[in-house]
Amino acid sequence: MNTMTDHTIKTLKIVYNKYGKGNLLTFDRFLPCLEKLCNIMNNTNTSVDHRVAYVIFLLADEDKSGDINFDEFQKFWVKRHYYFGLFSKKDRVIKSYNLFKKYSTHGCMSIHQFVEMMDELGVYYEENDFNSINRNDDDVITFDEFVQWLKWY
Ligand SMILES: [Ca+2]
Ligand SMILES: [Ca+2]
Repeated sequence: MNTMTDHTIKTLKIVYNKYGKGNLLTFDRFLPCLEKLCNIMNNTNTSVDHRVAYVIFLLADEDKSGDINFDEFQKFWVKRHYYFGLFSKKDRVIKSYNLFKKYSTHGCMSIHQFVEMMDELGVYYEENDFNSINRNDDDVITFDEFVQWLKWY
């Protein structure tokens, strides 16, 4: 991260270790960390919406390991304005997550599930649409690929 100063990295490391308690940040550890950072940034003391927080967690967990490592945490911080902005787009964020959840298994949407979703939504699609959404050419659409395709936020 050449955009971050040593001081920022050091501070992030302290925050990361405080909430991770020497471990990786799983969602239950990430949530209080997110709440704290959100309150500092917005200068309020309100609790964050857990569903939106979970979506942020899913997007920040780039390698889909189920936890945030320090590298992912740094990237999360660089994109913090985007991530914290999701709280004000709550309805869309939750709607997209529910839609994805309905037509996916263990965080992956197969082509069959994609076709089922499009049919049930009554949206026109072409065979090739799945391939263009599935950016990394594996056999499934993950939540981040889904979100990039929706362009809702
Ligand atoms: Ca991860
Ligand atoms: Ca994929």
